[in-house]
Amino acid sequence: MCKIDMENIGLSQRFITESTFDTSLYVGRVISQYKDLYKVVTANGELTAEISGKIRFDVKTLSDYPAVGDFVMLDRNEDSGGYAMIHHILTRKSAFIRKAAGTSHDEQIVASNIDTVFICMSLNNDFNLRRVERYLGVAWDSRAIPVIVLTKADLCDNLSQKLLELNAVACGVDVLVTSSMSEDGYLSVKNYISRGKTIAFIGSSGVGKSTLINRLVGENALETQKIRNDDKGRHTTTRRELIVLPSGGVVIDTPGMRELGIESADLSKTFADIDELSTKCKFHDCTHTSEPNCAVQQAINNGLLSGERLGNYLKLKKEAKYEGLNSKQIETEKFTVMFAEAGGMKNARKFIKEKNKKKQGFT
Ligand SMILES: Nc1nc2c(ncn2[C@@H]2O[C@H](COP(=O)(O)OP(=O)(O)OP(=O)(O)O)[C@@H](O)[C@H]2O)c(=O)[nH]1
Ligand SMILES: [Mg+2]
Ligand SMILES: [Zn+2]
Repeated sequence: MCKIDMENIGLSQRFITESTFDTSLYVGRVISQYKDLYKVVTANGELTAEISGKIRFDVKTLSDYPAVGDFVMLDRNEDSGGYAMIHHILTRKSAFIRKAAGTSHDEQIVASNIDTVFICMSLNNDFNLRRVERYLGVAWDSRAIPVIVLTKADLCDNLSQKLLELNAVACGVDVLVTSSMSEDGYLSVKNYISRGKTIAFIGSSGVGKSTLINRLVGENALETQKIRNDDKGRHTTTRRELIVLPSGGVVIDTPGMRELGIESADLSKTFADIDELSTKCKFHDCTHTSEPNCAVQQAINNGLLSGERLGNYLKLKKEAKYEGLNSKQIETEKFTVMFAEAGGMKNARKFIKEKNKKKQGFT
């Protein structure tokens, strides 16, 4: 019987505490999903499970179904033939959400209980600052900390230029450069992964998410595209999958996100710096264009903020059909019940404040 180190795969005290409400059940973590069946890892190894009739009956949105990364309560923790039964989903501490295709209101969980979101983008064809901004918006909503992971450094000959451009939109988020073509090209991501931590890899199809994970695992655990460097999506990975790393921690591989409906993301978090500034504008509904005592315009004049960035902010606001609303109203508009108490905006603000504090501490 293979004993699984459940703490290593993210079973922290909060889940253990929550699980004690029913001592007749066992805790497991969902590692993949095949139609109505879930592969779940428990202290005694993997088993296949289905949801209870009660869960099925109570479902109101897609996000009420178990998702990859969820901690669930099962009727057993050993494979004794047949399917185990999932009776509860423990409260998610974070979740990366996509709007389900077609239905604008239904939400689907891409990965749950993640600590860090790796926003993966290749340094050749996929490199696009607007895309980073959109991904950051969704990432902040997840309640996990985003990290920008640039891939295929071997195919880029103007790295410093790209990093400079990226810095302007990254808003203090860490940026890592990787290449899966060299032996040590993946080492920069290693520091972010450790025992008990969960990292989700997201990004367009073909940027090299699965290849990078294979590097971390040290073997070809995941299928990747055969060599081709045009980034044209073939969607090699077709389902989300949680993988336990030999060196500790777990990663979640996801399929390319082209269709993940991220256009509808709340983009305001991406511009938390502008938001922070606008709290100091004279008028609380300042549009940062021609008003007197506008803190955003002042920051531009003082060289602390680029005019282009404000331009992007205003443009995205328009695109996102939030024109006329200030960020507070956008926030209220967009918050789902699920994230009512701990939203992405709060996360983004807190993150920037802490970063600034650290920076000041050094100078
Ligand atoms: N030159 C170069 N090619 C890479 C690198 N990393 C991955 N590739 C290639 O890029 C292609 C796509 O890699 P995958 O790992 O399958 O991409 P993915 O992001 O998992 O794609 P989906 O599963 O479709 O979302 C493969 O042909 C890889 O060999 C890299 O660092 N440099
Ligand atoms: Mg893949
Ligand atoms: Zn202003």
